[in-house]
Amino acid sequence: MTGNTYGKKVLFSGMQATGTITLGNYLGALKNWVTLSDEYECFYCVVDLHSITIRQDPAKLRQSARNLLMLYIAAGLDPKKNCIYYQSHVSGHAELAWILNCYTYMGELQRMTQFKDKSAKHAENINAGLFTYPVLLAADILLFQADVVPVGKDQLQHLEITRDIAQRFNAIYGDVFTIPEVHMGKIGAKIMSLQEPMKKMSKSDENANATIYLTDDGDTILRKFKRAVTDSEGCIRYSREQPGIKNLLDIYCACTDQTPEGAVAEFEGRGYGELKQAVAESVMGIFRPVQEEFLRLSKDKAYIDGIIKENGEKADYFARKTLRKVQKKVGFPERIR
Ligand code: ATP
Ligand code: LTN
Repeated sequence: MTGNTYGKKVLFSGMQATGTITLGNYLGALKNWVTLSDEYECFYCVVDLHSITIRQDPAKLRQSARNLLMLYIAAGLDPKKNCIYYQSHVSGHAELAWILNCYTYMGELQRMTQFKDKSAKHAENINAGLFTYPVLLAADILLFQADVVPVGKDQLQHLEITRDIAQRFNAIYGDVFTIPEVHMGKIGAKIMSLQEPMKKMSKSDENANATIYLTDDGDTILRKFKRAVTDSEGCIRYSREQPGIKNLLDIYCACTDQTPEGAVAEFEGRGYGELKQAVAESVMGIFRPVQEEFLRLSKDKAYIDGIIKENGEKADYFARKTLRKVQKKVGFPERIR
């Protein structure tokens, strides 16, 4: 381990402050964050710098960033133990990203599938930030000398490039960065769209029935599951040949901490309608307490403002340490302050 003075191993993760978070975000990332938070020194960031790679309405961005920060807490992350903060409050993210840009190759970035997907979706605005998005993500992680990064499956390629950049930098300058490992939950790492179960469930899906949002009420959740696309086999198995049913079972297992075998046994001889009803109830059971806590937190402005300030300062303190070290290594003059 390099440069870690926290005593515990360090964990870093983040989510984009865009729109409302989905069942995919929750099961693929947030739920695991909560289970890992005692074991590690944790930094959970609201990555608002990443959000502006797609054009945003400023007032909406500000509100969704604050909502996301409150959702982290509502989902069970204790802000006294976990450093929950805004990326834009710690300038080290952008400063380190610039340096790392100079150690990243165009060819590497051109291979990123997220860049290809997002530039196809936003053909009118393929900006340089979208292209160098993974470098900022690498800076996020390396700035905190993170040992472990819990993310969903779609982020694996970004974690690989982060490790490559860190190893390249270390090969030139010595042991500067900790090389991070990915942490992925066994179930729920890739929740699929309810309408097109071969596609990942996404925040930005145009079909409102494809995605469950953490803010959906019980009736909406039930209605969306009832409309979920399945197949005509009429038999509940956990198989790639039945992607719709497999996705429903994955959601059920992630919500109830069951194994797929256990769930298949539980639904043996029962119909798709019953499965859908049970999955919807399992999701509601998980979402309800989070929604209630979110509502409570959103009424306590002073408490949330205090957390933002305190944790932003703490993150800034740790970030500066790495940044100063890196600046010295690459040959910048010593800082005046
Ligand atoms: P978009 O769908 O607009 O691309 P996103 O939903 O991927 O955005 P992010 O903020 O980029 O949102 O992702 C936050 C975290 O949620 C990441 O760790 C990501 O891997 C995870 N995640 C996102 N979608 C899913 C999904 N369908 N299943 C499991 N995990 C997911
Ligand atoms: N791009 C990521 C969000 C993200 C992230 C990070 C995740 C930005 N910086 C650092 C883990 C670690 C995503 O999930 N789409």
